[in-house]
Amino acid sequence: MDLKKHSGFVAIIGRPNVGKSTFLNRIVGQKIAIMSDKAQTTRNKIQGIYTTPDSQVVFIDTPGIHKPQSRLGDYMVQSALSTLNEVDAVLFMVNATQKRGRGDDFIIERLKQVKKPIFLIVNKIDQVHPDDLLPFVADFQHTLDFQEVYPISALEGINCDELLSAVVKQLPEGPQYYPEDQVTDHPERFIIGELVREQVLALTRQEVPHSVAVVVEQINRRDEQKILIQASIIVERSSQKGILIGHGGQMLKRIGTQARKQIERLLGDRVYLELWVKVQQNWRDKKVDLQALGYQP
Ligand code: GDP
Ligand code: K
Ligand code: MG
Repeated sequence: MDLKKHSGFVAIIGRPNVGKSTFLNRIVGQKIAIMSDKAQTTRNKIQGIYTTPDSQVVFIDTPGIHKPQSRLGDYMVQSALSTLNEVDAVLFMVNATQKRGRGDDFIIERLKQVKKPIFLIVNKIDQVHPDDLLPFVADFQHTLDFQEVYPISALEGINCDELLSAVVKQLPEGPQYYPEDQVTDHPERFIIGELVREQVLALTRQEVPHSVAVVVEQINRRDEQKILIQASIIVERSSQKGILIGHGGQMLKRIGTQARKQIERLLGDRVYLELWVKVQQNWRDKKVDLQALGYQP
């Protein structure tokens, strides 16, 4: 391994929907974490790797911290909290359009135990008047001693490079953990499943998004023309299966078409995507099912 000037691990933590995954994708310049306007979109820790000639930062996108309502929820929160003790710095991201709430205070209490530098990242500043920023930040600064405060827009890229430089400065000297062209620790297969799940999130409502898991059964580079991908969408009830298939299969077709475009962008190849919907009763509360679907350590 080469010796790099600065390298280390940085956790991104914050309430659901503050923009953690959007920020991560911007940093690595590629979509590795799916995004949606729904809470609990991100279920696993996802590492985004940022490499320059003299630094490597491994950002860890954590599932949002919330009150767990199932075994899956419990896993997500534990996964986020345990990360805090293993990193070199923490980015605590908040939403500039949302007053400090109980979710933030819950995280702040945990952050008080963390000995590493903590940055306050005020995201979505494209949505607020500059005059409102100062009192917003002050309200958070009362609660914790932040290393630095950065107002940013992950969506528009405002102030993101400045934040990156500041983070790099905080990291110790160390090795390059990953090859310079690698942007994430997750295999292609995982991201493909996530891209299918993202379209389910985008196109369905209420309980359906939270009840869905995706298993990529096969990725088959059959010829030079196209890659055949077969995936199953797992739901908890047959009523949800009906919603996902839709009248005359219309819904599943839409999910498939949109997911295929995203997967083609990821792989840089033409893709033939086959989707099935399967019912697995209460998979979110069964240990065996969670393990099989990749949601348990
Ligand atoms: P996460 O749950 O914290 O990972 O949040 P996501 O990255 O999934 O984003 C949640 C929603 O906020 C999505 O609809 C994003 O498009 C939106 N969003 C993220 N960053 C920004 C930003 O800087 N400005 C605005 N206006 N919207 C943003
Ligand atoms: K989200
Ligand atoms: Mg996310």
